[in-house]
Amino acid sequence: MTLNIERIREDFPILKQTVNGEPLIYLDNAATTQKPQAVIDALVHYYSTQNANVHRGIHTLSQQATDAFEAVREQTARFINAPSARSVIFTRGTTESVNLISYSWGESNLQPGDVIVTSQMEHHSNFVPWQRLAEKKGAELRLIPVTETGLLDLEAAAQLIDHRTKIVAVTQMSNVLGTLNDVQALARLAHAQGALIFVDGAQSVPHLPVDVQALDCDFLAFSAHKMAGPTGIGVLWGREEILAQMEPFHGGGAMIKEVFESHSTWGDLPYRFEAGTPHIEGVLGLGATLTYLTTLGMEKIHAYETLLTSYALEGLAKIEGLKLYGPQDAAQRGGILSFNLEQIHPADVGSLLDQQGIAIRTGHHCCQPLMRRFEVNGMARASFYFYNTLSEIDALLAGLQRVQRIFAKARKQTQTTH
Ligand code: 7TS
Repeated sequence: MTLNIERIREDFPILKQTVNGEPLIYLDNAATTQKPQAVIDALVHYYSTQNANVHRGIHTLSQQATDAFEAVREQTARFINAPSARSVIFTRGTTESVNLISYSWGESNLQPGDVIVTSQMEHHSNFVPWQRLAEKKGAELRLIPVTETGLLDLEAAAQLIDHRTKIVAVTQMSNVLGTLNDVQALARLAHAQGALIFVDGAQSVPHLPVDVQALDCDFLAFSAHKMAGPTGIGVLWGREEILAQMEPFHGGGAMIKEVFESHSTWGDLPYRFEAGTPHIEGVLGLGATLTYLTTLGMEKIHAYETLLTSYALEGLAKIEGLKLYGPQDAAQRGGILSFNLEQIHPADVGSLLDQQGIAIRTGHHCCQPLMRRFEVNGMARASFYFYNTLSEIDALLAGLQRVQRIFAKARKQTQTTH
């Protein structure tokens, strides 16, 4: 059974909108995804029937809210095949998850002269925190280079990851090139040197089955808003024995065991890393999205998006003057396609497509080192989710050709007037 996309689209109220008089074609899913009614309803349901603080109250509502909240932790653990829900920590998103590890783990595990290995294709979220940590600790930050075709250079990685390396932090899927990285191979390289591996799953967890035990990673981070869930909520999973040794990130309520005038002791996992009132409705919304995605099936989502990607790759390759970045083979990548049109600024591509109701992103995509690698200031990027269709890709291809025609005409006019 394949996915029934027309039926699925009915679940997403926003997709019925028009933008600039045209039906919305939403191709900015790497930035954030749209939400199905089931997720929107979960938020409303919480506030209309369940609202109470969690982990505190003896009263019925608080207990119900706590049960619902903790059930999502269990559900999240199952979704990524984590051995235990205790090592699932709710954060504000991928960015906060990276900061938590770089701060709490980095603070007590990194010495001057140690090495942190990351890559040239990281989102600033999985780059700047490590760079700050390296500077603070006198550690060295090394970058795995990206090849011309947009792959991580694994031979170089094998050299860069050495006995001084303490952690390797890489993305499983590039938010610019769409490249799917061989995280298992990198985990083997890291573990062979006694180092840990942190996987940025912001772009992979929403789109394909991710199993932390099969990947053999030590940490995994992702954001609900990129997987049809609410903003402001994300996940950090870590190996329990490592998390249990780490110092807290934020101090405050809920994360302590006992507080004395002179000192405090820390609570057990996962609460030690969840100071303060959590984003309760966000967690419940995450639960609703996990149920939604699981019902569709992550394998099917991935297979359908690979089909969309091959179709788009074929179409883009036929457009003259279009340079596509990243692997040309849909098997090596996810549905994120970044490109430039010759002699046309990506921002112009984006705003002319917007006139036709087509939403894409343009700019540096929070990956300035990668832009420098490809010697550009920015790129235009179309990114898909399971509710996108082949006809929307046709509209994108036609839209890009229209942009080229508009610019060709303008150039001709300038030539004739000079
Ligand atoms: N890592 C990757 C690979 C990402 O793509 C993003 C967000 C993040 C981390 C940060 O996630 P956050 O939820 O904490 O913000 N990427 C994008 C993007 O490509 N366009 O807008 C946001």
